[in-house]
Amino acid sequence: MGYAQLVIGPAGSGKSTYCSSLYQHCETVRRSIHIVNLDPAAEHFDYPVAMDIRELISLDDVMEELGLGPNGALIYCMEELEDNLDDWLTEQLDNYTDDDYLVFDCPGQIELFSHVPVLRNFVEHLKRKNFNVCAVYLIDSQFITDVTKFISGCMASLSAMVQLELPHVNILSKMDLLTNKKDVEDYLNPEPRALLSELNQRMAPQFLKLNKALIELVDEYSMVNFVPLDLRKESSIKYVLAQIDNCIQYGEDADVKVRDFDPEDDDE
Ligand SMILES: Nc1nc2c(ncn2[C@@H]2O[C@H](COP(=O)(O)OP(=O)(O)O)[C@@H](O)[C@H]2O)c(=O)[nH]1
Ligand SMILES: [Mg+2]
Repeated sequence: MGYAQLVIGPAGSGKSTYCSSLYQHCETVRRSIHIVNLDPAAEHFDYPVAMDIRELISLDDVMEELGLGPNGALIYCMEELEDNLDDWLTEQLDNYTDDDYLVFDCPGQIELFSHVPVLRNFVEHLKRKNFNVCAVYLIDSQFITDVTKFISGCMASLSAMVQLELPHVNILSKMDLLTNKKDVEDYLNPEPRALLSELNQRMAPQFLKLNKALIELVDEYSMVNFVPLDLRKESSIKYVLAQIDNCIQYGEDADVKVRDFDPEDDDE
């Protein structure tokens, strides 16, 4: 049985930085992990790249030869990946053993969930190859400053959840940048009724019914569960990883001991 994280979320939410911090953490604790670049537009890496979509297709070549802009070229590259999925993945996975732990650093375009089924098919392939896969959805904590942005972030995450049908962990990234932790505290473990009342205050009266439906949806999908990630703190990375490991049943037999992460805690 192999294990995999699919690291997704909007562009700039901190996916590649998370992957690199995760790699460093695993190096420190002597745990084997391989990071895969699935972003054809990525140019710079702070982690050793185990597999690279750019070896299959180059964004620059597509832009030049087909005269596409960066977004169109990215979708073209991902469709190319989809067309060659079985061959590419089989060839790449040949270098790994059955119980390896892979982390896929994905592009951030919302089109990957709304327009093309490539990530879903990618996941299906991984499952067929006996991988336990978890979606790790990053949202930048800088943007979760009021209830409307929170709901909007939840909806984006939900669209990925519906598309991928995977165990799902939501992460609130860049906690180090928050000057006032109170700004997000309300959203780390919010009470649906409090959310609804805040939403109703912010929106015009004609949205009352919609607000209620949105909060119910968010509540029912157990979405209201964000794990804060502060990359300065080893304990925070450890906690996030433990949540994900739990989702994919990694190390079930091992005695994994992780204490709860407290955002106020200084690092040990
Ligand atoms: N302060 C801070 N900056 C971060 C963090 N994570 C990412 N960044 C910055 O946010 C920008 C986008 O990060 P990146 O990992 O490339 O995002 P991606 O597009 O989701 O892969 C970069 O300038 C990073 O240095 C974080 O935890 N703290
Ligand atoms: Mg990236």
